[in-house]
Amino acid sequence: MKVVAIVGNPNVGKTELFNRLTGLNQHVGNWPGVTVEKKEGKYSYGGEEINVIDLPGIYGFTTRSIDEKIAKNFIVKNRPDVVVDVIDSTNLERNLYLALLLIESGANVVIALNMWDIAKERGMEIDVRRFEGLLGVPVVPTVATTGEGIEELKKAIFRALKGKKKGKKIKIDYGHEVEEKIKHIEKILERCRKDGYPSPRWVALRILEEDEDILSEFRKGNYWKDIEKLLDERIAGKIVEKRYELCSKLAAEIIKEKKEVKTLTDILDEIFLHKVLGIPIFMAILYAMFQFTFSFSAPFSDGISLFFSWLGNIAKSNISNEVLASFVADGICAGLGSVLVFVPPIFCLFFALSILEDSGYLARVAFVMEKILSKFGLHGKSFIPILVGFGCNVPGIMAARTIENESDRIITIMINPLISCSARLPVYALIAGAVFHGYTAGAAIYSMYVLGITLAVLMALLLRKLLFKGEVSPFILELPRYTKPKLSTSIIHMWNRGKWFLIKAGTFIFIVVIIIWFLSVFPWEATNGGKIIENSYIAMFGRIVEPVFKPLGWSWQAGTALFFGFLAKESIVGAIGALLGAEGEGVYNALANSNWFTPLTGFAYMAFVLIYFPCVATLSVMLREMKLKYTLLTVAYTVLLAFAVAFMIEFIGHLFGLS
Ligand SMILES: Nc1nc2c(ncn2[C@@H]2O[C@H](COP(=O)(O)OP(=O)(O)OP(=O)(O)O)[C@@H](O)[C@H]2O)c(=O)[nH]1
Ligand SMILES: [Mg+2]
Repeated sequence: MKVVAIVGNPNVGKTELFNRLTGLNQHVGNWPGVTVEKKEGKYSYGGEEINVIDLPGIYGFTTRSIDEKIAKNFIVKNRPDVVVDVIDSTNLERNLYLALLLIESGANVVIALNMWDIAKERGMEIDVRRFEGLLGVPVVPTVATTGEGIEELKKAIFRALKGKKKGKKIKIDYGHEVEEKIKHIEKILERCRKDGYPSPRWVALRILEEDEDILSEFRKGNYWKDIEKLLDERIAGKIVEKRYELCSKLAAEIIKEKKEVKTLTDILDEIFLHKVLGIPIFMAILYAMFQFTFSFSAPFSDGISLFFSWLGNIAKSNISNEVLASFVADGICAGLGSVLVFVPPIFCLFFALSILEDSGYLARVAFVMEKILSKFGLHGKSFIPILVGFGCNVPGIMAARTIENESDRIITIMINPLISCSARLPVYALIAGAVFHGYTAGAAIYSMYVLGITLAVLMALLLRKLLFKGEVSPFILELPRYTKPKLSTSIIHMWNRGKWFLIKAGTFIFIVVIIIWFLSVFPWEATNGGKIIENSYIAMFGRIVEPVFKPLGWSWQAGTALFFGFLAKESIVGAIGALLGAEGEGVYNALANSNWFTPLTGFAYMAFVLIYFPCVATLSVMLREMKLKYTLLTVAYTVLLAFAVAFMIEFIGHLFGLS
């Protein structure tokens, strides 16, 4: 099967194009660094089955971060049959740099001139035929978001696969001095054939540019001494300079017309990136997002809650077998109902997040936060993983791949579990709803998010001081343009992220709920069918762990529920639902009528749920992305910190006379 790789600078629309070609639905976002792994898909054209690979964005072959290395290695080592270089038409000159590199590597390049719509909107005129003529590769204008030009692109890919040429490919002349050195290295290479690389000239250039990946392969070899003599920083600089020169010359010939206008992006950035107002604006937007999430979703949640109590009551009155009736009503309906009630707020949160993301605002937040974060030993790029972590810590941790410096990356991963992911939201909503009222409930939940960020920043400072001494590496983030978010894309994003919540609820939260039901109603005679829960198996377990949570003033049930949160934090809600044995009244009211929590202990419990122990999914991704010892350290510090913060909250509360 033929392999086609999608390559290009970050945030030029590669994934959007990939989705168009394959009909898949990979995550697209308006900021650089969305894709951090390679993703595969398929389509067929002209009877040919074609395998398409979407790659993370790169600027060149000098790669530092993990995501960039993945892209480079794929292009260089796997040598796809065709490389589609996606270019942002509005940013032609800079994007040309990578195009030149790809052509130079001998790849079979097809250029997709993407964002064609925006270029037109801005009154830019690009001479596509001239572009093809100068570079000697096919060029197809595309608009990935609407699908314009995709058929032509498929056709161009097909022709390239069949070996059809578009004239002579551009060859860069680096000038006498550099060319001599290239020839010299090519001679050395003849003696130690390097297989698996594009061409001797390419390897020679990579050597002269001091590409560490290639140099390290020669260091061990016989010819290292000869090669070392030829290395010279000035030469490396000259090569890059020559390419830039060519880029601007080419761009000047290709772009026929360009108007300098003050774009909407410039105007909005004066507001959102404002030195003083930037952060208050972000806090306000965050607050508005939560208010929207809760007020909009409340009626839907109430509906779901009513539905499950109704279902439970029907089961109770219609199933004659007591055990079975209890299983359906108290186990499945009460447990699952208590989790599913949170589908509406979670979907609303994801909807709001995707609007912020697609509009281009999210990348600005990272930019605004950078100044503060760097003071706390956090890398500016760490803010993207933090923002992604609000949805789920798993992709949040993956997003840290874009951070070049290893210690910056590890710190970013280690603090990510403190970012309040959407799975915690149900727990806050349940407890805040039961012990606080109206606006205080909203404020209590908002404060969890702020507490999460604050602790994350403080922990980063501490980790930097204790474990990873040294400076924060510099930060360059390319700001995307603002766009009007499209309702349909936002809904697709919301669904793609939110469906995991449904899948989890349908699978292991369901199992957890059944286990808890079983443990809380058996031995059947002793518990009188769950009515005397103190005699159940789960109570036996509860009494063992009770002393641990006693000082915090939490009932054994509340303490026990925490253990089920290891699997997924939303299981805590299912566990509380089952342990309350909420019959008909809904889990909110049941908790409000119980004496499990006072406002103070409830608030401390929320903070504990935020901080303690990352869930198993987060643990497994941490194990994959960093060394075991850092993962263990993260587990240890989160558990200790959870106790410490919960105690602090209650202690301070007591000082203020709260009980
Ligand atoms: N107007 C317009 N927007 C586009 C076009 N192609 C992509 N976009 C938008 O540009 C943004 C970036 O798209 P992605 O497909 O995520 O970009 P990417 O190149 O995969 O980015 P990374 O994975 O971060 O390297 C998204 O908001 C897209 O919806 C286009 O042709 N026109
Ligand atoms: Mg992408």
